[in-house]
Amino acid sequence: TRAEPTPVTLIGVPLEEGSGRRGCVMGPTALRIAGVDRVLGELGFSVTDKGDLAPKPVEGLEAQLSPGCQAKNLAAVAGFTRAIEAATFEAAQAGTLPILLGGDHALSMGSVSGMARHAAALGRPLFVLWLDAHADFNSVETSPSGNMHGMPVAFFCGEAGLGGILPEDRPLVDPRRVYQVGIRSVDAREREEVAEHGVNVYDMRALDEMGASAIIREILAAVEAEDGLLHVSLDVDFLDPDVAPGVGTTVPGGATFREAHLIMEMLCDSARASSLDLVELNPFLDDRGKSARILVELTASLFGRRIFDRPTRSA
Ligand code: B3U
Ligand code: MN
Ligand code: MN
Repeated sequence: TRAEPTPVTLIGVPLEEGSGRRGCVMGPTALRIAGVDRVLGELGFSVTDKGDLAPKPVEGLEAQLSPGCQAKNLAAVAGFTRAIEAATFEAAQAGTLPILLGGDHALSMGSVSGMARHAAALGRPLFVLWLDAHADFNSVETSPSGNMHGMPVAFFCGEAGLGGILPEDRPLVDPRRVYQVGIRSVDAREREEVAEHGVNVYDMRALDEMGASAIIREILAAVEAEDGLLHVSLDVDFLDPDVAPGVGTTVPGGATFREAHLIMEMLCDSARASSLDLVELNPFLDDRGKSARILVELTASLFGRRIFDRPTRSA
């Protein structure tokens, strides 16, 4: 008898206040129109769509920032972070796999924190696979823009300088368990922080030299060595802008369609993924739904769509 597949919970996050421009608010709707629930259903998953979060802003947190630091739209992002953290934790505790439909990347402050609380409750470590052109490791002090979608990795590692949003004793992610792939745009001070904290970076050069397959095998070996949970965070700009133009911060020289699919297929084979963010989709900038469709295709690959069954290979 085959084990029932883990049910999936979709959580819509119409958040755009963490990015420097409008449009990501339409992301959850575009992903639903592109059929994210339908493809998961076709693959045999039971899918519950919780709809879109609509939290109230949390006022008064600016007072806790050090002088000279900035975090734009802090009240809105803080409200979302609390709601996302709770919704993600609940979905995982209920034995389902949360998929966050973004929304800009500030949403990962909440989703990864929620998964960190879930992993801590299980007594297991949480690993994060960050597929992105950017390291998103700025703090309120180092950020050149003040945009909070550049801060989520620093936040869930406890290094963003953003107190008061979640409880002080919240479970954090060890930066040495964060694996970033596709990186090609990092700010000067951010680069120092990433190196100092031991974040594992596979930049575009590594992707070119090693290939996606060797990189993912290394990452999965690290996760398996500690029997970890693995949160996957997929930023549209991980992909080359020719592949996925529907994003505010396109950076040339990104991952190909084939590299992204291979990564998803290998993650699927590992059965390690515990949670997924689909972020930074800006339907206002997209080309006839192209980027939304690709995100849904990649989700299908992560959840088991394949061309042919493969013989199980030894590692
Ligand atoms: N590192 C820059 C730019 C950026 C980060 N993430 C995105 N853009 N999408 C910043 O503003 O922190
Ligand atoms: Mn990002
Ligand atoms: Mn990015």
